[in-house]
Amino acid sequence: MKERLDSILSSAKEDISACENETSMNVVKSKYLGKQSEFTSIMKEMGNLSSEEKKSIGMLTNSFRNEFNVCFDKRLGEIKNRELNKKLENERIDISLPGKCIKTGSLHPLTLIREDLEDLFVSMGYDVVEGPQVETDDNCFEKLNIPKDHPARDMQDTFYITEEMLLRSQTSSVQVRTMLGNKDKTPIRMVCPGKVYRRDNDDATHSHQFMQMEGLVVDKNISLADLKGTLLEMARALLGKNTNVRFRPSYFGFTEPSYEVDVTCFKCGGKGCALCKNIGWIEILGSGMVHPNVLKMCGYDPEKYTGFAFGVGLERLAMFKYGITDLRHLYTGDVRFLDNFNRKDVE
Ligand code: 2NM
Repeated sequence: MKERLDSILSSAKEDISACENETSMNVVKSKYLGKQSEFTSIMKEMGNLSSEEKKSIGMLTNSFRNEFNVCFDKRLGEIKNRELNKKLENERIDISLPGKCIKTGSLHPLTLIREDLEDLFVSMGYDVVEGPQVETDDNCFEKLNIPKDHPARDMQDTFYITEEMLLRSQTSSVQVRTMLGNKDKTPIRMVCPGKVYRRDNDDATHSHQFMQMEGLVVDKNISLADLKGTLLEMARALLGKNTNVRFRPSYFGFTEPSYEVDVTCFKCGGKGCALCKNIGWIEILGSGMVHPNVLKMCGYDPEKYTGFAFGVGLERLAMFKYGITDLRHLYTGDVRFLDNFNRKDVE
């Protein structure tokens, strides 16, 4: 019996060491330990033996099975190890390779300026309001105290679509809508950013479309002092703490009195340089106290309410703030230009 088991074992060992993968290992296992195997028939034969013989043959079969399993597990371990190594080799990652730079877009300089201004005015309790770019003559001119014979109404200056419809030439039309829509006549604090259109020939400092932001405050007891304080705050927030403002008398149909507002040149601090053309001041906005006719036409009693308003061109601000010399750079979408406003911290 021992010889028989020894010879099965040695042939099993040969088969095991010839195995190259898990499938053939399984085949070998069932060949030597399975139902049809010689080993199983030896186990069956044991039923007929005396208990003495059972004991000694039992020891032999146990040691056969143990040795088979040790051999089997060793080979299986080798095969698994080899396969794992192969897999690791194939899936190897070179962590020393440089990473891929994630390309990020950037906010357009006009968006940066607009968001700065919006944040500032929201912090002072203003609403940000938007309105349509295609407007009525009534909202854009008539209700703003710009009568039919005013030069701004000229076909030469405004893009008319029909006699009554036009591309808005200022965002004040949004303020007209807000005043008219405010049935309860509660106080108004609003800014309206947006695109406006004028018939102009495009060059380094002019464009037939540009971004504007207008502000409007209407309440009881609003005075010129409120306007001055607000615009000084705005200039300092935008251009730095040391900035000052000055008001020069001007004329707009929708305000009385009206002012053009200059800020101290933020390059030379007012001493005079190329940027401010040696004047020390740079004009950035128009403003004034809302004309009583405008208040009346928009549903406010000018005896009870007063208001101030201002308008600022965002392109001009962007050009000064970022040192852009040609307005057209703001519209051509050239990545070489826009990249200057990219967030450098992301790379
Ligand atoms: C400007 C300059 C001065 C202005 C006036 C109004 C309204 F609706 F209240 F009449 N909105 N915006 C205004 C005043 C705009 O832009 C240079």
